[in-house]
Amino acid sequence: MKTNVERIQKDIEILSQFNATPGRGLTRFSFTEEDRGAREYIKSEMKACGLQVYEDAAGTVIGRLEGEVKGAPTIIVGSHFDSVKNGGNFDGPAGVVMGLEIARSIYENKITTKYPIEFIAMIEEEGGRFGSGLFGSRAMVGKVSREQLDQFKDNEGISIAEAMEAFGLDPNKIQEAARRPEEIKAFFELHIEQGPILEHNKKDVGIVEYIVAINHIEVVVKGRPDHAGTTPMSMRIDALDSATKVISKISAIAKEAGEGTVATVGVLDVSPGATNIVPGEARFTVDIRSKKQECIEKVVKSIEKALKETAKDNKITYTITEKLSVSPIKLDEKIIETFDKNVKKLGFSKESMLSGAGHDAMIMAGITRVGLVFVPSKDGRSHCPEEWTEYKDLQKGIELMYHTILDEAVDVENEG
Ligand code: HGY
Ligand code: MN
Ligand code: MN
Repeated sequence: MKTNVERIQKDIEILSQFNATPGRGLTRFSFTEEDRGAREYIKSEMKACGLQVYEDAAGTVIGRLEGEVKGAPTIIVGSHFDSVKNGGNFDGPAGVVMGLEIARSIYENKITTKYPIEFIAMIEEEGGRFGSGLFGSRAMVGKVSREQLDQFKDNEGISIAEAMEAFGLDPNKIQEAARRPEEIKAFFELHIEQGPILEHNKKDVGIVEYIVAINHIEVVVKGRPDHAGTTPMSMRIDALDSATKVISKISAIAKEAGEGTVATVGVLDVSPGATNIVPGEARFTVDIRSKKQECIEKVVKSIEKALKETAKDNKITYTITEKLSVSPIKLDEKIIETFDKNVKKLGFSKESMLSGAGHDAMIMAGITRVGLVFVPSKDGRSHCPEEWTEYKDLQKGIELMYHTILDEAVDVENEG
């Protein structure tokens, strides 16, 4: 039942061509022509191995293989196919290709399963275009409202709803993407580690036991735009000067929270944004992650305190908006046991891991049993053009998934 490393490589290479920034890493935002090209390739590969192909109301691509037991809950397998800006070829697609290769292997080996399996390619996991991460999985668990589709906009001011309509989707039907817990037996995702542990410890695969909590906040500091030459320093209300006073405290705030808490200011926009104008407004985002929810709350409180102090001394005003909040997740123990059994059967080495990266798996864990496997990232790099995974390493992860998903799809142990 060997999967095919040449096909795996071909999938990744073809998908990487649907890219808005060739030569500067991979940029594939949702509901764009790059999305369209990648989606059509995925759909054609799904059809070629006998799957019933459709898109849910959020735009996630689904290829369904019926099982012998009619009406049985389905196993869902896959990951996302959107990317960050100037990212790499493997973050997301590694898990989508895992699904394609397993679907082909089941088809070629004429395997029938007790339970249906849905192979998926999710959209807007990164939130790269609209700032609304984990969108495809949140829609699948019913957590995306019609209002949010108007609230979240891209850099051109186009809302998700407008982009969906332009793409041929009806935003008013978004709730139809929601699945009921009883419809799903388990969710399996394969992902690149995006860190250095597997490579450093020379392990074939990572079996994820926990995923950290994630919180995204957006801070807008408002000052007053003035002439950079004639406005005395004592009269200025410089939004950027105040924002940087707060930003410079954030790494110490994260360290102080402990438990491996991390915080990142990834976006800083200044307006009006001219050399000779005192900044009137500074907008920045903070990505905060921790094993413990209370550590995230501590970081947010400390950022608010720093903003309050700066506002008092510098006459600025500010707003804080929460854009994403996901609790820490423990993965399914029985699936971890099955992974361990198959790691031994396949003669692989494994590392039990905590995921510092967020994944659709953490959202799906809200309604079903979830298994998540990592494969090594070269030099631990990701979210950059240097992101790389050896195809033979990716194939090992796919082999492990193949055996485990078949156990689940024919398994009577996890019945009901
Ligand atoms: O941000 C993350 O952790 C993931 O790559 N979306
Ligand atoms: Mn990512
Ligand atoms: Mn990802």
